[in-house]
Amino acid sequence: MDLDAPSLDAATIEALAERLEDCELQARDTLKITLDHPRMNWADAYAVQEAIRRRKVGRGARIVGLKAGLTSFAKMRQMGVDSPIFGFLTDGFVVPDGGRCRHAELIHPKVEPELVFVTKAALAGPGCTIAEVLAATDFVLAGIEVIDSRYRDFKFDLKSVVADNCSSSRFVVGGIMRDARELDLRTTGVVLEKNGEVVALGAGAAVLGHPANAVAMLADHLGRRGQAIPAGTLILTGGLTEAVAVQPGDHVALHAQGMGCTSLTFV
Ligand code: OOG
Ligand code: MG
Repeated sequence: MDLDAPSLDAATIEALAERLEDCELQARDTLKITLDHPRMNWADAYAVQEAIRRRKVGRGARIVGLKAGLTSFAKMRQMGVDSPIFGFLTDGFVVPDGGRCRHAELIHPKVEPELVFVTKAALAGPGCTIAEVLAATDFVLAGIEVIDSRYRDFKFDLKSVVADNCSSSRFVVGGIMRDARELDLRTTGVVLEKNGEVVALGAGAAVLGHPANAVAMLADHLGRRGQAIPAGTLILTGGLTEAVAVQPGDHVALHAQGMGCTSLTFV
């Protein structure tokens, strides 16, 4: 389904990338791009994302990881969509563990608890399995993703959100690096706190039955394009719960079972 050729011309794809990235850099929202391009296809959506990536790399950004999104029923329900999507992470998105995130640089940020994989061997699809993912995993750790859709009120469809690099904005990882083989990641519990109050909780199985499935689906997605997940890639596997809105002054901490804690403060 996502292997069609792009239907939009190159200039339109560049213009959409510029529109979405300008919104990101200027903390402004916009309407979903499918309103202007109702017949755009999956290849168009990923081509716009790819153009945003080229713009950032051209300005000196480094790609530091990949992400899967909408991998849990909680997220699919919250956003009204029904299949996972994939995006990229740059060094500009990184918040140090325990660090500060400037709220004014963002539009309407939300936080979500995630389990994070770091690979030690390349993974290629199609047909990538959980076992292959676990064998290729160096370690897992806890992460909080800050998502910030460039679309007004987070109202989008799947193609619009793919083009918008899956709402990627900031992320923090930390706590204790663990060997994935020593954990049952399905029953690994996570507790997300905002200002000391529990605001979301869940377990690893919320993501596709096992969060390694999100990595396998990413490998399949790339494999269909003749690409692979390289060794040493950090991967956010997707929010385990609904995302939670944050305001300046909010302190957000994620406790993941056996993986310690990671946190950030919005200033
Ligand atoms: C799309 C981003 C989804 C996740 O973990 O599910 C995502 C959105 O909800 O705006 O990052
Ligand atoms: Mg996410």
